[in-house]
Amino acid sequence: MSLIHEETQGQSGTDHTVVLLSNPTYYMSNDIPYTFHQDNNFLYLCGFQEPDSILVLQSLPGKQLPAHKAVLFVPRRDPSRELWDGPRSGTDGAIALTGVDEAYTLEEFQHLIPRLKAEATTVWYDWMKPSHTQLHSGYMQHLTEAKAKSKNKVRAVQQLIQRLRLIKSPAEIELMQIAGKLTSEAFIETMCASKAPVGEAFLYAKFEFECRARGADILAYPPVVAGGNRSNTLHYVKNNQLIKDGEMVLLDGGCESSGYVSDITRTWPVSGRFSAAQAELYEAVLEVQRDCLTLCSPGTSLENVYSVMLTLIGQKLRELGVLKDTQDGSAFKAARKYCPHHVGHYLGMDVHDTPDIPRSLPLQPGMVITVEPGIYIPEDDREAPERFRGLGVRIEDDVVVTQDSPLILSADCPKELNDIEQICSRAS
Ligand SMILES: [Mn+2]
Repeated sequence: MSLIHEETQGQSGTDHTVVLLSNPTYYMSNDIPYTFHQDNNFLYLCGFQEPDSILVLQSLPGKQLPAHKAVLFVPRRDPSRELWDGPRSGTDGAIALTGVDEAYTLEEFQHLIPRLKAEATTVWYDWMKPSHTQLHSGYMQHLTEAKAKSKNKVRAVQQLIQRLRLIKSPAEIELMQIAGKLTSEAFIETMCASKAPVGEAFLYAKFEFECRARGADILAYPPVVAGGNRSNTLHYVKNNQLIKDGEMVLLDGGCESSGYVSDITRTWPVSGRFSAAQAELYEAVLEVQRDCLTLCSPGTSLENVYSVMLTLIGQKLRELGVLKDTQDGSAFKAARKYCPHHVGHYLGMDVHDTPDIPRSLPLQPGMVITVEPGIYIPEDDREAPERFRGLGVRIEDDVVVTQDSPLILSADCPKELNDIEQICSRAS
């Protein structure tokens, strides 16, 4: 609530009510549910892990600011449903689990509607993209349409929550460290198990197994497990081809553990030894990545790191002989051609966390970002030297910005050429 008071300072006589909907259970087909995942803004503010619920944060008028209370509306206990779906928390459980001030059954939310309709109430609610369409149309849609016409508009709350989520607390960083550590271990095991020829599907399954066996809840996203030239398809997720001896594999994978995610990329030779050309390209990307990591300190921004990355990649492309042109500006153009993606993004509960926060914002302690330069040379590229064609390398680490040197959450995941060769030659 304190951000809301900051936003609306000077506007007296207004009550503020934040309304957040949980996610529903989604179904893949009749009665067959997808694994439930809570809406992350809802989860961030109350920690309640059940579907079909509503969180309300109310300012308390007449009291000293920032007096407020938190209320959850949750599905009522229902033995016939719980027989199938397992126990629900109910109102008592919701209070005990989350520490909200009050909890009621979902149906009781309707008693709050008159207060939300009142002239003096500003409702903070994300009506543009409701996380629960049924609860939205049942309770909120009519209200937001009516409200939009009055002078107390409904205001979107998403951006305020993103501002909170941007800076991670020590407790959040601790959870992200766990996610980073166990994902790094899963990478090591997957590297050990990749003896050529090996199926991308096998490495995918191995990686997921090693993450979940270590306590991860789910993978954070469909991983990219791309052998050979397929690493040049940035969002390759079919992961169903055979990787041949002599080829490299690019694995971009991460998991979710206690609500927080990791997002790591490594590229290694499935035979356990880099060829000369592979080693040359790999070292080039690694040097760029190391330089970018040293920049991750308060004051600079992801946008700044990105422009440094492009300059460094341009230099490397010249050294590798991929870029022969010496014209001004050609290095920048080539860097964007051979690395078509950004240097990184914010990371947290979501993989692409806090997406409305611009990348030009100066980094501050507690922000977590990825640093993931790459060079991709498709096999049909006629401009690059032949020996590099069909190679694609990306190296991605997860980084906490601190007052001192950055904390690398994925530090245990090997990336030095020698370390990788040593691990790949180890029996699994
Ligand atoms: Mn990433």
